[in-house]
Amino acid sequence: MRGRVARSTGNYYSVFSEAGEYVMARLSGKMRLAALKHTNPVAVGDYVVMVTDENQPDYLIESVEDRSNFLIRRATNLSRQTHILAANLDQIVLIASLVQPRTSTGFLDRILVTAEAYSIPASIVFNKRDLWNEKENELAEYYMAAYRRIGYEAYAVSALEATDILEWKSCLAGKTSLLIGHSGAGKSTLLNAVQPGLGLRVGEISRKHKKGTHTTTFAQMFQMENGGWVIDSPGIKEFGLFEIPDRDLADYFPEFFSLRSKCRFPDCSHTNEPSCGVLEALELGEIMPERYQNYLQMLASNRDDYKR
Ligand SMILES: Nc1nc2c(ncn2[C@@H]2O[C@H](COP(=O)(O)OP(=O)(O)O)[C@@H](O)[C@H]2O)c(=O)[nH]1
Ligand SMILES: [Mg+2]
Ligand SMILES: [Zn+2]
Repeated sequence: MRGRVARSTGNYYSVFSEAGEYVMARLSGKMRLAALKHTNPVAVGDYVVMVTDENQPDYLIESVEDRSNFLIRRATNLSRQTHILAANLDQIVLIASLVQPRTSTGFLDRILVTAEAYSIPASIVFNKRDLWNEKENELAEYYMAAYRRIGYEAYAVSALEATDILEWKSCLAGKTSLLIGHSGAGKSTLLNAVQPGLGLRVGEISRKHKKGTHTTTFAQMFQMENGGWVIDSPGIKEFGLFEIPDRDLADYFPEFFSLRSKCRFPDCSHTNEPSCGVLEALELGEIMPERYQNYLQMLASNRDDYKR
């Protein structure tokens, strides 16, 4: 029987079967052997084939179908092993907030670079607009225009505003979307608003220094009534970029990539080279300065990583 993995907790997987119900499944022995490279050979979003287990009430996962894409991160900071966050994604939706808490452009750009590296479309949702005053309204306008210009759709919404939710909901229809955002940005609240009845716990992990319970540390996928799948991904603090070498990084900034032909050197790092198209555009105000700063920071943090 075929199914799609909705959630994993330790050794157990909740799989949405083609019969239209959630069933519990474990890995077959063969699948457990595959767990050497990735800490989890089966990830949320995977399409799997299951068989029944004679002696057990639940199913055994026999194989995983080829993934159209998947996101990985290091299992821990020092580990060579990687952890698959989610698979078979149509889009990454960044949930950002300008207040309570403020999402930095550094965070947004790291995720956007990752999305580019995996060729997954990404959009940004600035949530909690009901809490904004003049200053935040202006900032949101500025960010939304800047990110749209380089190809990322951007929205300003409030999870408390029915018309906003209705509009945003249509962007999720028929797709598999991974929601990424800092704890407290409003992911669970937005999902509850999009689909009343999910009953996701809200505000649970925003308390400082209090790690989420198991319900918040595992990614889980929900089926929407509009045919979409949404993956809520808590605990996404360190979103490792280790697999992107310095020389490739700039090409995952679409606005830098399109200027590369204007650089004198084909391997220009856009940092201190003469006749650099990116530096010239930056000078002319054609590049969002925050993006350029974040690029430099990512280069620097790459170097820190290698020193470890
Ligand atoms: N005023 C306001 N509060 C919101 C909004 N969205 C979420 N919140 C609140 O922000 C806090 C964190 O929300 P939650 O959904 O748990 O964030 P998550 O960690 O990203 O899942 C909760 O207290 C929510 O009630 C919004 O659009 N407006
Ligand atoms: Mg949450
Ligand atoms: Zn350059």
